[in-house]
Amino acid sequence: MRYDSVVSVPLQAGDTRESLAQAVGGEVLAWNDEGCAARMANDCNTLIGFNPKLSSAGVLNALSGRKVKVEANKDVFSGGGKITAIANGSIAIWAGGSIAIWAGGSIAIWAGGSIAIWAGGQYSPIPQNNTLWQQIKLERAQQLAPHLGKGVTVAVIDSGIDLQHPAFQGALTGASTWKDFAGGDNVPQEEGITGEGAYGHGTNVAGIILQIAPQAKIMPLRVLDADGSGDVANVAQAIRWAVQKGAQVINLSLGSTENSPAVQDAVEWATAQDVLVVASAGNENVGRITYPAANAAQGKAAANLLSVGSVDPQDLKSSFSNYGAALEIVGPGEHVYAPAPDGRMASWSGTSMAAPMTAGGLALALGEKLKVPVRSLTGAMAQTAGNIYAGEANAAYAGQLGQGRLDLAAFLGQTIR
Ligand SMILES: [Ca+2]
Repeated sequence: MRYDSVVSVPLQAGDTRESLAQAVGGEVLAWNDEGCAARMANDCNTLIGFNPKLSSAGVLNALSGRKVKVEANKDVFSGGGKITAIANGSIAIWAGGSIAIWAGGSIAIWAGGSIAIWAGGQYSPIPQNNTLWQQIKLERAQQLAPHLGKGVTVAVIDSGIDLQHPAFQGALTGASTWKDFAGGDNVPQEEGITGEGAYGHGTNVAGIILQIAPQAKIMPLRVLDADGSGDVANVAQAIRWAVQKGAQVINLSLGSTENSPAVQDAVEWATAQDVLVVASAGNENVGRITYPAANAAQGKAAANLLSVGSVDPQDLKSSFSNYGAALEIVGPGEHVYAPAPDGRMASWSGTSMAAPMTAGGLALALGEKLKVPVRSLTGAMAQTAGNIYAGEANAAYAGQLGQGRLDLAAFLGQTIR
C-alpha cells in the first residue's frame, strides 16, 4: 500500500520491527538486522511508512524523544532525460548473443581492444557511441581493467528494465534480488509505450553500464512509474534494498528539487558501508543540481556519493544539464545508444545517461585489485577528470561543472594495480 508519510528512525538497543511499527502506527519499509543498533550506532536507522494517526509531535513522542524526520511521502523524484532516436527494426541481429549489427550502418571495430562481452555471447560496443567512448577513453580503460567489472553488482534504481532484452541475458543478478517498488511486486519490468514518458529510461541506463563494464551484473530495481516519477518511500527503500542485496555501486539517474531526509538517510547508510552511489544532476539547465546529487560535495555521504552532469561530445555543457558548486564531474550524456524495450536499441539524452558512465567506470575499478581504499574512488574519478575549462570553453560555468569530464583511463591508472 502507499503511505502518506515516512519517517527515518535512528535505532536504539532493544528496538524491533514490531515495536517501531506499533509506536508509529505504520509499517517498517526497510529494516537493518537486529544487531545493527549495537554495531553501527550512528548509521543505524530504519524507514517506516505510515498514514498519520498521530501528529508529527505525536510520532516524535511515540519514538521516545529520538531525533526523527517525518516527511510527506511525495511523488517528487523524476528520472528525466529524453529519447532521441529509436532503432526501429534496424537491428539485424540481437538475439542469440551474437554481435549486434545495424542494418544501415557500418560497425566500427575497436582499434586495439578485444571485443567486449555481453552476457551469453560476443558483443561489440554499439558503434554509434564510438565518439563518446573515445571521449571517456573507454578502450584504454577496458584494457587496463580486463575483468570488465566481473563480480561487481551495480543496482539500477530506475524505471525498471526490459528483463527479456537479449542484451541482459546473463547480465542480471539473481531474481531474488529484483524488486518493483512502484508496482509492488518482484518483477521490475519497464512498463509503458515507446516514445512516451520514461519507458526505456532504465533499460538505456543499464545498457550504458554494461557497455562500459560488460561483466558486471545489474540489479534491476523499479521505483519510477511509466511517467518517470517516483515517491520518497520507494526511492529510500530501494537504496536500502540494494545495499542489503549486495550492490557495490548504486546508479540513481533520478533526482528531486526537494531534499528528502528519508532518501538522504538511505544514501548515508549505503555510503557508510562503502557502497558507491552516483546521482544525476538534473535536466532543467539551472544553477542548482537536484537531490541527492546536491549532497555529494559535502556532508556525511560526500566521500562515496558522486554528482554527475552532462556535456556534449566537445566537452561543452549540455544545454539541458544543471550545474553548480555541488556538481563534481560531467560525462557525455547526449544521444547515448543502448538497448531499448521490445528488443530494440535507442538513444537517450540527459544527465541520466552521464551518471551510468561513471557507475560503469566504478564497476571496472571494483573488478580489479585496488591500490586505493574504496572510499577514495569517487573522489579520484573527479580528480582525474579531463579539463573542460581551457580557453573560453564553458566560460559561463567556471567551476560549476565539477572537476571536469570523466576520463576512465586516467581514473583507472590512478586507482587499480
Ligand atoms: Ca562526493
